[in-house]
Amino acid sequence: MTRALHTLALTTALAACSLGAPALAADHHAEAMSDAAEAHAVLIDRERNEVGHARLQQGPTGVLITLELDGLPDSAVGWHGVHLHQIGDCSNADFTSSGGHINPSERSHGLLNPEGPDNADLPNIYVHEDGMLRAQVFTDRVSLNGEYDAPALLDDNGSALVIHDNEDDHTTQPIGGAGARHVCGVIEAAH
Ligand SMILES: [Cu+2]
Repeated sequence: MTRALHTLALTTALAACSLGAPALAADHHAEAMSDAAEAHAVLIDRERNEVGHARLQQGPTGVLITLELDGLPDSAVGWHGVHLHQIGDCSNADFTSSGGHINPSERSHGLLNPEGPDNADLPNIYVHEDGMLRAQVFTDRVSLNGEYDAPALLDDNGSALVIHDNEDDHTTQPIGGAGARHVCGVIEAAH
């Protein structure tokens, strides 16, 4: 297919999408809404308090995510699962508005799962006794805008970074036993 025809096909797919065909949401190539090399997310807890910030930088082979959180309660000390969820919406009380895991690959959940990992999976992070967290994690199973054929975080319904109550065991379905959603942040292009 020539480039012009390919572009036409994508435009047609986008038009179909706007007519209300959510099934096309998996077509991340047609959906990337930005060309940002960097994105960020303000992280909030279930009481809607701002507890930190995530910076997401697109590299040539993956996305580097830098997490900085402060002032988390004593109950948060320990390991926590972190995932990339499908919808850029942290508006409801338990953050289920952020949808499930980004996973067009349809692989199973878990970095240690022989059938995994899914596109949303990341290593655990640790909240220290002073309520502070600093971490960098890297993934090549997503991209900001559809780079290297990976699903775009900045697609038309966005995406969210979610920190769960518990540690992710990287094997159990569907989310490694990570429990409820403790912290959520809408991922937005940074310019
Ligand atoms: Cu999750």
